[in-house]
Amino acid sequence: MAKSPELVIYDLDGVITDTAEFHYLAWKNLAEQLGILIDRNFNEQLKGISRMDSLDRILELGSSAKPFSYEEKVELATRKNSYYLELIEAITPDHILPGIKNLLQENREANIKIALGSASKNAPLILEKLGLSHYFDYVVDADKVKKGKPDPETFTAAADALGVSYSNCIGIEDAAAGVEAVNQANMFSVGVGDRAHLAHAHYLVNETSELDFQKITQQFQKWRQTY
Ligand code: B16
Ligand code: MG
Repeated sequence: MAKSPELVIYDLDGVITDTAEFHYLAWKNLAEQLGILIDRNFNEQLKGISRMDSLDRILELGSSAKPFSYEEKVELATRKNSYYLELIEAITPDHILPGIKNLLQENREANIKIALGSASKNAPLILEKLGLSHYFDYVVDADKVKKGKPDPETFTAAADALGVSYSNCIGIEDAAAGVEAVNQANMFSVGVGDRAHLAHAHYLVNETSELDFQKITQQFQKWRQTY
């Protein structure tokens, strides 16, 4: 008999909701104060990357600037987060990406566990604002892991907490670093987005509205047979 998945781990930003624009505006505000200009194209490489790694990339871009101490960097990252928190005040359930509520509902009705695997320290707050917290059996946010994506720890931590073997898990991701983390964890990876960035996903859709629970399960089963 075909093996069913036991756990689906969802990325937050870019899969459940899209706060990339808010991250962008907050970083842009901070960068301008440092005399560094960033644009939306540059922002692409910050997706899925931790807060401190994002700051390092921005400071590298303005490499003529003076080097910053660790304490100064913490202050800068905290300042960016305060801008971000102001912006996400506006988040409501209307900001759930198309098809996601339905997907979570079908996932739950199939009696398959649900976890969040996010690099964001604000993940629990955002789930709350979206009104989705009750769907999740476990939430992995940046405070629960030592190594961020593309390291597999974000995904293995969820499976370990819920006592599920990695090969019985599915990870859904919109970032290249995230898909790599799922693959490194020996889980079935579902990519949402452009083939140019996500070619290494086991199964790929263009956008969240194309995420169909039955199809994902069937694709998982095919992959699991060859495992
Ligand atoms: P915070 P995800 C990631 O969320 C974002 O994609 C990334 O742009 C952000 O820098 C990171 O969270 C950290 O966020 O500053 O809120 O802790 O895609 O892993 O859900
Ligand atoms: Mg993401």
